[in-house]
Order: sequence, then structure tokens, then C-alpha cells
Amino acid sequence: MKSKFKFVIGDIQGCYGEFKSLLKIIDPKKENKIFCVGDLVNRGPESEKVLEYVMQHNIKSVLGNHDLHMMAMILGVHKIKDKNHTLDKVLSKNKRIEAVDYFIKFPFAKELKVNDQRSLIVHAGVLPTWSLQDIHAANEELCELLKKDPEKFLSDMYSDRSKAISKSTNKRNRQRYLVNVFTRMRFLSRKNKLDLKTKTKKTHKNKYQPWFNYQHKCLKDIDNIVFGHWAALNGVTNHSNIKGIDLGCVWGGSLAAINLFDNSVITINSES
Ligand SMILES: [Mn+2]
Repeated sequence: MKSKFKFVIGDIQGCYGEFKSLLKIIDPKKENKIFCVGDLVNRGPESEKVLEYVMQHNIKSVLGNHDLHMMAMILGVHKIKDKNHTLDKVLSKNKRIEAVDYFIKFPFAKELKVNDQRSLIVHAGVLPTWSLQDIHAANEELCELLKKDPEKFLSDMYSDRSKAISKSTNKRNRQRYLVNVFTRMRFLSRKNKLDLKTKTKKTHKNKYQPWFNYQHKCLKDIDNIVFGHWAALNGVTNHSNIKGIDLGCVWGGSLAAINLFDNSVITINSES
């Protein structure tokens, strides 16, 4: 079956002007259906406009940490401490609950097939020890819990979330660890322990490597992993089948879209 998806767009983070400029080039109304890598909102100037546009045009995405953050703020989950958010206009919007209803249907991982090429889209990453089946199972587990009780899911997630850095048999910690892997991971130890503090390109901590530097089991079954979240990389992973497309638009870099047919990348420079 021919997939209609052709482009995957990097972290928009409320950069509406750049997003519209990018859409003008790739034209989603024709054959070129788009999918997003998450973090559609926050930190940038016009999250409310991005939100409105994606809802009107039925644009889908995987969930990023800032998308979850927005939902938690709309639902009034009180454990969040974030003075730097730029979501005031989203929070005062009449349609904010509709935004939660819309975002809540987004998965944490999504497989897209274009011609014979299979790509896995995630916001931050996946564990190297995961098979494709494990990834789908973890995704389904989280999606079900989020839909069942979003307030509980999000308030569990924001309580002591920095402690959920390794595998756990405790159900709540397990859930938080999986969310951290899909939406916040950068550096990982050989034993799948997360370092959520380091956001730079490199780490001095010997035990840790970028998550994509390990051998990934799922790459036996799929051709590519496409992810965002890590602006400091500027897209460089040095692995041809693991593609970072967060080029830091919100930090003055650019907004990227990868063409899944030929792996070419289109970029729009930041307006700020
Ligand atoms: Mn992110």
C-alpha cells in the first residue's frame, strides 16, 4: 500500500511563521502529507496559532515532552514548575480542552511506510534493546494509560520524574521511565539508564553515550529512525539510518522537514 505520508517535520515549538513557510514549499494539500516529530508548542512565540492550524488541517504527530507539558498545564496538573513557558495564549483559549482531546490521540511512536522503506518516528528516541515489537508494545501501553485517565497519567509523570531513569518493576515508575525514553532521552548508559540532565552534544560522563550510538535491535525490521528533541546535535548523529531533525528553530536555528522518499531535507531559517 502506498503511504500518503511523505514529509516528517521537526520540532516546531510555536514557530508558526517558519512552519507556514515550510508548508508553502511542501504543500500538504496535494500528495505530500506531513507528520510531525512532536514538540509542536512551547518556548516559541505563537503556539496557539500552530495548535489551531494542526487541528484545522488534521495534522498528526508523535508526542513530545512539550506537548505533554501543554496538556498537563491545560488540565491543571499542579506539580509542574516552569516559569519559562510561552503558553499563556493557549491556556486562555476557549478551545483548550479540544486541544487536549486532539493531542491525546497522538502516539509516542509511529511507523510510516513509504514505498518499501519503513521509518519509525519518535520524539526523543528508543532503547537499543527494544525490538520493533517491544516499541509498539510500550507505545500501546502508554497510549492506553494516557487516554484512560489523562490527569492521573500526567500528574504521575510530573511527580519526581527525574527519578524514573532506569527500568523498574513498580508500575508507576515503569510508566514514567517509558515516557522519559520516548520524549526526553538524550544520553543513555549501557544498562539503559538515562541521564536527563545533560542537553549538550557531548557528555563527559564516561558511562553515558548518545542513545543512537548503541546497536539498535529494531533496525533489523525497519530502515530508519527519525527523531527530534535534541537541538544541540543540529541533526548530526553519524548514523545514516538514525536521523535527527530538530535543527533548533526556536533557538535561532532552522525548521526542517525530511522527505521520506529520498531522505532529502528542506530547511527554513528561524525568523528570530
Ligand atoms: Mn523535546
